[in-house]
Amino acid sequence: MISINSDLQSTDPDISILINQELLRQKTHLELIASENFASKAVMQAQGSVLTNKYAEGLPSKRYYGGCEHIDAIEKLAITRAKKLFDAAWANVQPHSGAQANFAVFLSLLKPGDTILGMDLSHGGHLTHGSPVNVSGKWFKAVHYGVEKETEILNMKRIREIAIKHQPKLIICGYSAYPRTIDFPAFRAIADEVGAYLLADIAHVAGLVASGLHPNPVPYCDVVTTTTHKTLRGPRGGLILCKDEEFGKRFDKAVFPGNQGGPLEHVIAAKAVAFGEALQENFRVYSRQVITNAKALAKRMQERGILVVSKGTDNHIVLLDLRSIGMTGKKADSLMSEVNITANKNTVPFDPESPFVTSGLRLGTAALTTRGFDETAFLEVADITADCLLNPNDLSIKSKCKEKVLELCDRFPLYL
Ligand code: DSN
Repeated sequence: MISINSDLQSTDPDISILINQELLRQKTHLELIASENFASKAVMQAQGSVLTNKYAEGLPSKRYYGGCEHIDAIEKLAITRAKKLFDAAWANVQPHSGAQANFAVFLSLLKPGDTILGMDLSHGGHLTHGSPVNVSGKWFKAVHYGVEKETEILNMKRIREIAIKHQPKLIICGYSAYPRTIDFPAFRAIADEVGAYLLADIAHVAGLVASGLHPNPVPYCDVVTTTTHKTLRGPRGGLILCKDEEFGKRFDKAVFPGNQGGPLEHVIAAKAVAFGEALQENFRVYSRQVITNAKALAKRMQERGILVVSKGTDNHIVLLDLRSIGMTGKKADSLMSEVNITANKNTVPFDPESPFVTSGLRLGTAALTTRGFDETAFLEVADITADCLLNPNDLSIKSKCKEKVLELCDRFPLYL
């Protein structure tokens, strides 16, 4: 029989070895996936704690299980910190993910067959904003807006026309691959004009919002959802926020019992730690550097002749349009992997390629900024990326690129 005091290495060497291999991968690769980051040791300690043993269905002080006194204190702290961070009157920290946070909002505000208006996935929207393969597109009548062909930026006048035409019950703003600032007051005005609820899904820019470097949607939206692990740098999970405490309570019921069972209290403790970290001044310094780095990366990619969607960025995302160099996203993704750079293929607006092939490569600066990369280091990252993409068949250039990546990894070691 395996002793419950045994550790992973002796209990399950297979998994232990694989985790160590993943750690090595994280240390020896440049992480440019825009939705990833490196959570602190404190966040991971909270997540890997005894809290995983506890059932706590319900809300703090209103549980369906005994023994929740410490769990309650932890979840209350997470809620208080989340509210402070985003200047919200109400928060639910239980969603297991951003997708489940969004589903809870739909469950609460909509009925099957209602119309929702969100950004087209291929223009930078998210699967849960009405894609035909997701429940949001299967159960609701989903209509979409996109960016303008010329500028690759949202045109609020055009979005207003679409909203007036389709009279949605819910309008969604907030995106997965949109590098520009979102105009929440303009979305509010449109929602008011057509009598729609307004949801902002700030999964990507949450850390920038928390740092005051992107406008906060909370005052303008009926409800705001986010993940906690991207620019916010917490554990993998979701969060719902609201400016109105009474209105917010309806989402409590939609999370539990509406669409989830027992909350993951070990993850909630880790969220509390991450929110605490994000309330510190040095998180604001970090977020500012994330944006400075993205701007440096976007500028250098364009100097090297690779088109950047919308010709730049206001946040952590740089979306390369590889049609400018006659390459697909799929090819670029695999070329990057060969030199130890991790990024993801992504559609660009009006993409002629399928979502599996794509014409874009999405880059993000949140993770490497956590490793200490500044704008000078990001110019090196940009040059390595450009060298690799512009010389796909040159083995000697590829080998030099990989050497430079490993040297950067040594110069900016991962703290783990
Ligand atoms: N679509 C994921 C991303 O932005 O990477 C998030 O769900």
